[in-house]
Amino acid sequence: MTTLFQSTFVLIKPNAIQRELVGEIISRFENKGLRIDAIKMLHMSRDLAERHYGEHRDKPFYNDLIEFITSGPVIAMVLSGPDAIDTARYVVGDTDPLKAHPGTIRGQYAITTAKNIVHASDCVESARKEIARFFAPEEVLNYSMHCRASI
Ligand code: 3AN
Repeated sequence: MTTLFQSTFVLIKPNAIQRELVGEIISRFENKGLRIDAIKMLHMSRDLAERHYGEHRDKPFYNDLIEFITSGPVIAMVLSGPDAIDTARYVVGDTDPLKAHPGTIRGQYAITTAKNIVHASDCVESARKEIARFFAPEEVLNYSMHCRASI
């Protein structure tokens, strides 16, 4: 299988910040070998939340999801590296924390799907759209890492 150098979008959700898990979560991605290309803390507006979760508009959990994601600050990141999209999803684990492997972020730190700690893009097109939704092009840096297993 060909390895692709990719960028992906990751969002650390409000409950992770309340639970002081930010450093732990970022370390999981760094230790795996993904590079941080952009990072910011923000309080998502309702408009941004509705655009981010637009595909779930008709789902029964939609209103609670919007309330939750706008309930406090989040941390948005662009991560890059070999197969970054699948790699980040692997580190994050299954959407349902009950099915997530205990070695994953959701497997270790989440107990409900509704508050599953972290979001990561699921495909190239989502990653492209989500990065553009949260970051201006000049906020996303491209630089060399000199001591990484992945390079
Ligand atoms: P993922 O975040 O793993 O890509 P999606 O895109 O199916 O999963 O769901 C987006 C978000 O919607 C989830 N991270 C979770 O917060 C919420 N969600 C998904 N399914 C449910 C559910 N059955 N009940 C409550 N919230 C859900």
